[in-house]
Amino acid sequence: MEQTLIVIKPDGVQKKLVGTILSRFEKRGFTIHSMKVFQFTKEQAEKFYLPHSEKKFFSSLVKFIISDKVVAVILEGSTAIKVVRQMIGSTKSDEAAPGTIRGDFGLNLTDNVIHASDSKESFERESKIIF
Ligand code: FUP
Repeated sequence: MEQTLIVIKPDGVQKKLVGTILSRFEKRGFTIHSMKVFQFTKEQAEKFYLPHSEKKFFSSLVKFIISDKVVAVILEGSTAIKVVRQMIGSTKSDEAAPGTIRGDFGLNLTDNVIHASDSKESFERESKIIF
């Protein structure tokens, strides 16, 4: 069994997609291990997005993720990190394949509905910031 972290971003929560998104993961076979509804502080968000701190979109990324409540969930299941990344789709929602979460529910780059850890190291680092 493997764990991964997803964060349903402010746009996903505002569009009332929490139930729909969690349902997709449950139907695929993942178990909800932990779940938290909260609003990132600026300090927490800057830590969370630290790997992007040198990128020119960093400040807009932080501004967006702290703008409203998010839902963070630790999912558990076989090869969770890889499969959950497949299910969320490409970073750019306008290029994400239909059938993926971003491909079905997103159209923008910064507000792309959901985050998911891309490796075991990212999962461990990111989940410690939230849980
Ligand atoms: P992902 O892991 O798919 O969320 O994508 P990245 O880690 O590459 O990017 C993290 C977040 O930065 C994305 F969710 C969207 C945002 N981003 C921008 O706002 N502008 C860019 O040019 C690239 C990414």
